[in-house]
Amino acid sequence: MEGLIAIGKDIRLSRILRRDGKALILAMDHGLEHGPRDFIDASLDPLNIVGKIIDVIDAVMATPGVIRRLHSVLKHADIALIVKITGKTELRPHDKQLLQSTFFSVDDAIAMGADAIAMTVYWGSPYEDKMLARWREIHQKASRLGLPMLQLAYPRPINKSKTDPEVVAYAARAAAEVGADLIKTYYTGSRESFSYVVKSALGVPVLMSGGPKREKSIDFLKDVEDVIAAGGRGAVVGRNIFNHENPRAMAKAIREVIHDGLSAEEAAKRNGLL
Ligand code: FBP
Repeated sequence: MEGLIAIGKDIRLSRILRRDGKALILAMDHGLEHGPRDFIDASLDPLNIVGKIIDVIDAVMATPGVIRRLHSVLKHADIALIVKITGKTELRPHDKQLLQSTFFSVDDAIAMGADAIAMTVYWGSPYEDKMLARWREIHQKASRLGLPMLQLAYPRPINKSKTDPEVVAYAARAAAEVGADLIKTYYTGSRESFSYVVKSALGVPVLMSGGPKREKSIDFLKDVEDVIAAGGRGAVVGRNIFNHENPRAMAKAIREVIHDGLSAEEAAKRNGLL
């Protein structure tokens, strides 16, 4: 039975990480995490965006309600579905924002057609222990069913920046040590430092978390280029795609950097972004 479970996990993972072992994943959990302020008019309804880029991305990582909104588009697409089952709102008291609540079960995610489950762990938060207890419960069940676990390994150190290479590498390492199959974490600002993050993760694929929308597309594409050169396996991107004036061109350019080995400049030029 164990062998069969391993095959299931491998098949599901290969829907996300394509033949080259890399992926471009669209993130759409911002309405819960940050509120509608994270969207522009055109992206407030995810249906307006996803139809435009569905053939460009490899997977969508979203909350159940966003997936429900998108399902008519997703059901005919060659795309993996990563159901995010944790979240918090900014409406909470500030200190409680360091806790991600788990609001969905493994069964619920499978019922929605999940290829993987995503959970955030805020490493260094006073609630780390609580989030790890939930992680263990979900991970155990998902692993028995051959369902991969993506961890948003987000450091929340007390007196350092959350993108400090040392703490990001620590979070990635911790995610790998507690059994994550895919790790999404912050970009550390340089190829060298991100390579340290990748090396710390015990061979578990590390993907860059997009971050706030950059003013110039080329700057974001350069970060993606550095992530790939550092051994990263792609990017999980939200605002830099769905709040872009031309989401399709931006998604295509990111895809070409990740999958086709284009430089940021080549990809930007090819897609009319430079
Ligand atoms: P973006 O590319 O828009 O940053 O999306 C990635 C993401 O991790 C989302 O999945 C999540 O909602 C948000 O960023 C979390 O950002 P932060 O850690 O700043 O709260």
